[in-house]
Amino acid sequence: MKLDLLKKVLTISFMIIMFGSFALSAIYTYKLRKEGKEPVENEKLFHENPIIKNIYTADPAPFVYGDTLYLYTTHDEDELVNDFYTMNDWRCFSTKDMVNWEDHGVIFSLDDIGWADSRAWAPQAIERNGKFYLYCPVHKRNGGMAIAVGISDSPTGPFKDLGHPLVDEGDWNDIDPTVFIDDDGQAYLYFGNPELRYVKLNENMITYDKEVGVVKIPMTEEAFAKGSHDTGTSYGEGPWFYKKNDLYYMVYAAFGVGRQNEHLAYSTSTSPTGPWKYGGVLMTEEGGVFTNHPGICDFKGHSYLFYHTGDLPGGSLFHRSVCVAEFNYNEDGSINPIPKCDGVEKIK
Ligand code: FUB
Repeated sequence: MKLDLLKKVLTISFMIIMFGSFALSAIYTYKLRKEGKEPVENEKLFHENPIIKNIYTADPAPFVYGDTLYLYTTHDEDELVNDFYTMNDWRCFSTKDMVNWEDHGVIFSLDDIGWADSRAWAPQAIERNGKFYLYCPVHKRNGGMAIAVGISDSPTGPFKDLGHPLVDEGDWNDIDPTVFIDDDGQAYLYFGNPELRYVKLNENMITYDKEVGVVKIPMTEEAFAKGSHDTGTSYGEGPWFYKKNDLYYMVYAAFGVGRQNEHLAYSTSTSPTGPWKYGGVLMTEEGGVFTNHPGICDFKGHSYLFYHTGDLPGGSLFHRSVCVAEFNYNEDGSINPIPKCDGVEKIK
């Protein structure tokens, strides 16, 4: 008898709970739809660093086009050749909300560049007149580094090689291109390690003004602070050039005096060609690997710094992983050091 009663109580309680949760869910759905929204099941609200977890990636280059952020990266192969950076292709990932990422796979590779044989290093993409350009440092078959250009009708490629280097000075300085089109339509391609140099790109984006030639930026302490790289300043490599509120920014990987690993630093100028004024450290050497590499963009009202660390399992000097942190500018345009972080929140 007592058992029967217990069964009845349990059944009724279960029905009340089921009905209650059904009613609550129906009320929630009704409320959302009244606000013109659709309910989302298991909505992901945060994306943990590293952004890409199934392969090693480095040298992040964000590019905002329409309502999408495209992220170009290099790819550190699992198996090393000669115990050195082993990098054969460039990857693309995209997101509309910073937490859901689509993998577009290999969008350009050494196999597409007949005159190059290794070192598919730090790229950057841009759009002009409906075409997409991916500027990439590579090692030439006949020795030395040079800057290649991939051209495509889509941000996700496939990219087709220009057929010859865009910048090839015959030295090892020609790496890490960063491209920017100013408000007056003039495009600039900065690059270099250990010196920062630039060319003025022509409207077609695949040739540059040969009369101006390759301009060498004076490597002074006022511009890049005292440091331990070859020029005696902190400027190392990986420049990232952009403009915000009439101030030009050069963010780069830097070598502090007596320090082993790269940190990120920035300089600013009121002109696209300098003179540059040292701004400060952007991210300390907390990534745990020798290199770091900045990529900065504004996306849907938020500012992001992309960087790389050794944070994936098995991470090392040659096995890096791309991460992202949200940050804010101070009113005078300066930027406080940005700590390495756990990830970013979903945005609309
Ligand atoms: O990833 C290869 C090279 O290491 C890049 O070109 C540099 O910026 C550094 O990250």
